[in-house]
Amino acid sequence: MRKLILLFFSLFLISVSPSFAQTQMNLPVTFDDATVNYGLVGFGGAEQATVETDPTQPTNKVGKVIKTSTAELWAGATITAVVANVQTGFATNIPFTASEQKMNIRVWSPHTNIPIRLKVEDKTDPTKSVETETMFTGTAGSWQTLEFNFANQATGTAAINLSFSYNKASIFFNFGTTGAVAGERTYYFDDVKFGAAGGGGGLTQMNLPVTFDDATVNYGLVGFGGAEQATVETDPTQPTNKVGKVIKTSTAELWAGATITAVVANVQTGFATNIPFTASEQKMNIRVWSPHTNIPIRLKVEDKTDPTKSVETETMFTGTAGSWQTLEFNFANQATGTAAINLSFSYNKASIFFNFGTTGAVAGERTYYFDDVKFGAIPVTPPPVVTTPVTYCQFALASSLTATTLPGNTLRWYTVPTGGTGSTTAPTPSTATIGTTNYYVSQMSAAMIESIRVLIAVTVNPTPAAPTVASTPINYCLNATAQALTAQGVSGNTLKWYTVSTGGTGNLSAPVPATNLVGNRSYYVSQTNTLGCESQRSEIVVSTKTIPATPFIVAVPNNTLQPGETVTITTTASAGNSIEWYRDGILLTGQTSNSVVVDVDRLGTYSLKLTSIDGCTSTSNNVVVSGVERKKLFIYPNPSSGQFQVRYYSDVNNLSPRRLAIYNAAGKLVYSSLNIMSGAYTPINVDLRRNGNGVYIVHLMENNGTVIDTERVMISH
Ligand SMILES: [Ca+2]
Ligand SMILES: [Ca+2]
Repeated sequence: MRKLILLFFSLFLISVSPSFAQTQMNLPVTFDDATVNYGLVGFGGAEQATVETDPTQPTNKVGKVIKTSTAELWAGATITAVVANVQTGFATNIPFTASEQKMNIRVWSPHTNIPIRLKVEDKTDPTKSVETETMFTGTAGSWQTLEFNFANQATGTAAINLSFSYNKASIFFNFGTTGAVAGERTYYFDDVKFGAAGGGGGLTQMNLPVTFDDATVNYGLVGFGGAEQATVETDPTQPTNKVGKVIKTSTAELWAGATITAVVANVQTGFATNIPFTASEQKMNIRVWSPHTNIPIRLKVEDKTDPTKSVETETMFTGTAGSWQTLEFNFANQATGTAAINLSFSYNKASIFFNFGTTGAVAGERTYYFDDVKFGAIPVTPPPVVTTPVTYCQFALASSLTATTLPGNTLRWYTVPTGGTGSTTAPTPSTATIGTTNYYVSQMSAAMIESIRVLIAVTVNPTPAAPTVASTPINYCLNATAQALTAQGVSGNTLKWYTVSTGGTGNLSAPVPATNLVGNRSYYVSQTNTLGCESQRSEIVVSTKTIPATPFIVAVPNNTLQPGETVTITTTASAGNSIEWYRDGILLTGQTSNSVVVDVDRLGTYSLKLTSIDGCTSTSNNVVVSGVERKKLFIYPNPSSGQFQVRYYSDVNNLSPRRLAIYNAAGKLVYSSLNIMSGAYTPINVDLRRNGNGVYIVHLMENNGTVIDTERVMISH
């Protein structure tokens, strides 16, 4: 009953006392929140355990524990407030899980290489505890963040039990060594956190380059001067990228900006290591996005523990408004009125000032972004690798231009060597006009640093007109012997011959058209100039025409004659063709019918030629009409008026002349002639009209006088 009354009284005190208006302690324990009821309970000779000011940072509160010279080896301090004589520990259980059984604490020790033990327990049941140890290995008299892994319990202590409630912690400095051995020592600690060690809540401390993209890094921005809205945000131009965002408000000072730093225990931690300035490299570079251009951007670096050691420099944002530009800051050129760089100083914190020198009242509220805070000059992006010139023939099908980048980089295409806006789409040159057009291409690195532009000259060479050819078909008769085709190109150009209108391989030799098939066939020819540009192709049509069927001729009734007889030569010629008769190869003028009549004066070899409307010809067989040999002297007419013909068969090969002698009835020679008998029945024309009527004796003799034959002729006027 008495205890119940006391408990009730305690609860009453909690509810009414001003000191208990504070909230209960919980992880992380920073000792800095005025609304939290912090407390320490020392034991074993370390009873002087209090919350004090950080000896290295006047704005930070830390735990301070004095392990006296009479301290037990297990002396230490429990991190707990005491309310109504009860150690209240943490408001909630330490959230150990199967995968996370670590805590971390920043510890300041006056000597190094000492074990620090951490114990957690159930504040309602001290039999449920787990202890682990780690070594302080930092510089004596400095802070080190220590990680405690309760999966590795200290020798001789209980293992962690995840079903237990651990909600109170105690820390033991230089565990295992008595004050008598070590002497009195003062320790500090701060930032008691759940999880693995890190610059902030398990995160590692920021360092150059600052990308804002590493989830394990404790990024932070501290805006000032009216730019307090400084945060890590998503890149407005690239949703997968994180960047720093700074709003310089309309009430901002001309020096408003943001410090690139996390804040741990009220301390701006800046970069984990000093910016490695050297005599030969005093540059940094930062990508900046600005909503307006031609504004100064100032960058300041300083010693995070001594703000009097700083250097500032400025550069201009000259990029397109509303776009990113990588800016280079050269601290060898400090801003007017600021200190020069001092390479013996430790620069390990940076601040950036947008539109430095202009107040928000003048500029209006502006939002800026920045990313990729890096040491060193802007890395030079090499230009892309190109092939130039690119040569085309006029009217040729062109491809888009190409250039080779380094992996991860992209191209920017321009039509001008400087200025203009680059396109990521490669242009396709026009080949309509002869001449050279210059294109330019640069390479943009993944960090958006653009190379110089390189030239690609595109030269369009002239393409000649198609060669001149016969406009009408070239006609051939079937199986006629054809001539090689011809075409007229420009002097110096090369003709190429094809059997197809497009494609195929050109032949430098003009083809001889085939005439073995009736019909049209096309051939094609181009000309190629000395620049290698080939013209369109001209078409040459070769037309092969049918020829008439070979006619057959025959002599009726037969092919021999004697004087006074005729033979008719006829044909089976088809209609539609023109007819020509030949005797001994000589055209018989006017003979265009299907037959010719032959007498002894027209003996010879007959043939017939048919000509189609296309001019294709066909020649018949030969028919030889010859004189039949008769041992008889033919005289016609007989009787006559004195004018008559005498014929006698003669071998055409007989070149010996024959004499014709005619005597009247009185035996007087009235006529004599010597005659070459060149044909079978060559006529000898006699005119005796001046002689009187009567019967005359006709002798035909060999040249030697031998009489061949004798006949009579009657002359009657
Ligand atoms: Ca603190
Ligand atoms: Ca980034």
